[in-house]
Amino acid sequence: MTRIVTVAAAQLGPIARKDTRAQVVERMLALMRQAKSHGCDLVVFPELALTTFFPRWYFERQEEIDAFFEREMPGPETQRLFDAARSLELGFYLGYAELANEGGRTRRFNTSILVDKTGRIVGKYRKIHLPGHAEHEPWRRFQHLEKRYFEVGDLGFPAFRASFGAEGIFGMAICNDRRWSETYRILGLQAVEVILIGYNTPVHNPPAPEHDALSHFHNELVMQAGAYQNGTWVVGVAKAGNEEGVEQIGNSIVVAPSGEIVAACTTTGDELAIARCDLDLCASYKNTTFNFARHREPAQYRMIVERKGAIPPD
Ligand code: CDV
Repeated sequence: MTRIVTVAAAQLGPIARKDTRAQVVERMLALMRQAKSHGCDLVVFPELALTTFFPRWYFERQEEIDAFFEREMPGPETQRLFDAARSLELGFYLGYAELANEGGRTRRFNTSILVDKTGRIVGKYRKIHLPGHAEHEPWRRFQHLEKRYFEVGDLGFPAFRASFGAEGIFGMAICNDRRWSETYRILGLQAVEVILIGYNTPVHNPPAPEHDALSHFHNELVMQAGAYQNGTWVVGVAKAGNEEGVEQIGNSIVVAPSGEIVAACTTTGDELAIARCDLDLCASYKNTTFNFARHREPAQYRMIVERKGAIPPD
């Protein structure tokens, strides 16, 4: 028995600040139609896919910031994506800036949703690892103000049972989350079979420019390791190219549970990388090398964290 989910990593090229939601959605719909013609079950879009990557600017006025946020999902401009999911019978992952009113409080998150082939939201995730800084840092060539504009996600790393061609266990993460082993392991402990990750990664890292030449290597390293160590597929999707003067890596990839890259985008524009993902391949790793029940030693890890056994006392 094989459980095949045909996934398209739907990379987006640059989105200018002046571009409207309607224009961006039109590009996304074109990618969805293209994915459908290739027999895809699921399309994965990048982080904050509906607008330019706005945390690169310091805004004084809250109205300027809130213009980049969605107040409802689906909303007037995004409804077309949900309609397309239903008419094409094609699921999607979408990253967007979420403005929510909860407990009488306005809250802002960097969010992703998983939408099934009937156009129903079957999963939601709010980004936990927010990189960058909270105050204006004028010395930088560009800002990275996620810590100013978003709260830390409060939904944990939930896994969702859903069906996209085949039934499986799906998890989501957003951009910087992919660099942290905890992201994959928390999902791995829930037997995840596909992790979907959208990202916006500049080539230039202002606090550590010595890392710039390694940006593709690090991108692949973390997702390949996360896939292998948890016996899961990983789909990483970029917003790529020169966006408002900032060069962003593309390098969208689909990684098998073996850790091998099986599909990749080769441009920095709108592009699909398509892979037939057999979810049953996960078991080959989950039942052997990474059989958590047999081989993990959580009691030992706890002891080390509590410094009871690992480091000799002073
Ligand atoms: N959007 C991101 O989370 N970007 C970070 C950058 C700032 C390093 C990333 O980890 O790719």
